[in-house]
Amino acid sequence: MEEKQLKILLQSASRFQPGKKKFLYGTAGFRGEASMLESTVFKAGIMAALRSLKTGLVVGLMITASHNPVSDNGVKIADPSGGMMTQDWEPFADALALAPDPDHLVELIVQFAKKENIPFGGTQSAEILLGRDTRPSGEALLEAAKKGIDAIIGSVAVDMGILTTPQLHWMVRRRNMEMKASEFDYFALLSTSYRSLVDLIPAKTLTGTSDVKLTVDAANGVGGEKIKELSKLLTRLEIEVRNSGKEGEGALNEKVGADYVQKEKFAPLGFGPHDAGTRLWIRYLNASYMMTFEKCASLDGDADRLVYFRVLPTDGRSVDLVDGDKILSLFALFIKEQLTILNKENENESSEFPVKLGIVQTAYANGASTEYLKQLGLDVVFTPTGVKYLHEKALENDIGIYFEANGHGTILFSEAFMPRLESKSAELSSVTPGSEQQKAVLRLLAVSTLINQAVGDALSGLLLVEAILQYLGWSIERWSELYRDLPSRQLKVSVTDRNAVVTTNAETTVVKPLGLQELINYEMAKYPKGRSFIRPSGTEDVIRVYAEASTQEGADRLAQAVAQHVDCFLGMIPPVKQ
Ligand code: G16
Repeated sequence: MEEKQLKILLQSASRFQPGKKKFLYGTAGFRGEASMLESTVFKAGIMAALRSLKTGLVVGLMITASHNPVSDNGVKIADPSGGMMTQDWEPFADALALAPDPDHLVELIVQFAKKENIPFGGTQSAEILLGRDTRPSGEALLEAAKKGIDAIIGSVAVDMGILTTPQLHWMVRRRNMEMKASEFDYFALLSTSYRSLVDLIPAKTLTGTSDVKLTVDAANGVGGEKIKELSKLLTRLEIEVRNSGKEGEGALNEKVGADYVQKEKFAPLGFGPHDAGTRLWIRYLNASYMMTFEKCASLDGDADRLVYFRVLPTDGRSVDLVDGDKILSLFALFIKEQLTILNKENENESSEFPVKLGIVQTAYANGASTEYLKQLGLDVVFTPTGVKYLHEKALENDIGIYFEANGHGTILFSEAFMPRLESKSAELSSVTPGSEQQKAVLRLLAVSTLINQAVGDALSGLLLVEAILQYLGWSIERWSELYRDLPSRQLKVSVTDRNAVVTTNAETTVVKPLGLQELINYEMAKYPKGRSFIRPSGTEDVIRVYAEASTQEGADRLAQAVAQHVDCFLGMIPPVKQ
């Protein structure tokens, strides 16, 4: 590394002295209290520049803390593929974050650059796309990231402005595929793909001529304004946005958003009987109120999670939750049906078209969803929590569908499969134009452009859900009845050191502390269909506890008992409901 480069690195690093709190590159990057993050974000800027320099491709850097409270923030790096930063670089990210002073930091960079053969000072340049969500701390942290990027000679930071996390990932992927990658292009592609799917719905299934209605809880985050923009381009779908982040609508992620709705199973603020409008409130519990919140969707703060729900008339607060598992099941059902149509024998039969379709879930998947997917004849595999693990596994298929119960997920069409699908489409359009087989291929092609291929995306997921519900002629109730969820409960336990818990078998078995798994097994055996596991959160300083059983009471008691064991081993304060 040249003298000039070393000097610049040392000079910039000395302006970002490490804070007291140490961060590690967790489930989705560095995350924590915003005021403590500046030097870590600066280092993430250096990392992103090195990654781009090494690959010779565009890389992304997003400032967001997703579902965390507004006082937190975070940073994550998008790899050239548009996916999460390669896991091979995570130890380096941790080492940089933990470097005690500028000298150590520079020393680490020099060693790593040598090991990775990063071409410093050559002709190779680096380009990093920057995005941030609406958090007030975002602007200053973005500046820190820019300083990190500027510290690597030949790097250019391109500020893409306020974006959802999936938009930034999408842009990185498209830039590296030499395709149009502006926000306008994103909205245009999503709306035209949605339109193509709706146009392929058999006329007999289309319900009336009026628009389909949906009320969206945008968690007072970045998704609010984005979905409003997107909805201007849509036909046959009328979206009303609540908790859009406008002044006076409430705080980011506070009793709103996908994480709240999925974990609490309560309607977000703005969706209770008082919020349905005065006239409707007076007529609370009658049909008008019910219609207002009949079909709702909830995004998280950076719009990479999506869940659906409808507010139940019983108390105007509880919801019938349609979580990531049911979104996955709906997508799987639809894709499988298209593949069946495609391979159906008829007089114009063309050659068979084998497709490897695979499903990826985590231990959080409700047992009933896995059973349903298996009954559909699908292969289901499990990975630890975190999109980066699920995504990697899903890529092993021609079409891989992955979802976490919390609403993170997408459908991946492999690079090898896309040309096959396109040539099948060309073949059918000349041999059997207008046939059911040709329509099935066109639907699959539309799904591949609608659904984000880089990462889970609430906006594109929502449009796919809406198109499929219209295709099937289903209400949200019908969809929810696909299978009955086993009752479940999630708790979190505050601990002094969450890294004291080590798990294996896709997080279903505790390896450390010794003896804890035996106690969990003992508790599980007490309840019919009892299942429970614990894992350290990658985004908060807690141990998460999940339990399910044949009754809600059983699931609650099991979760409580396991949480108490965790607390005895490691805890500081009593467990709280998530
Ligand atoms: C992030 C990851 C998700 C993961 C979640 C879990 O979500 O991107 O894949 O499910 O963390 O969080 P924890 O480790 O705390 O349970 P997000 O939406 O916060 O970016």
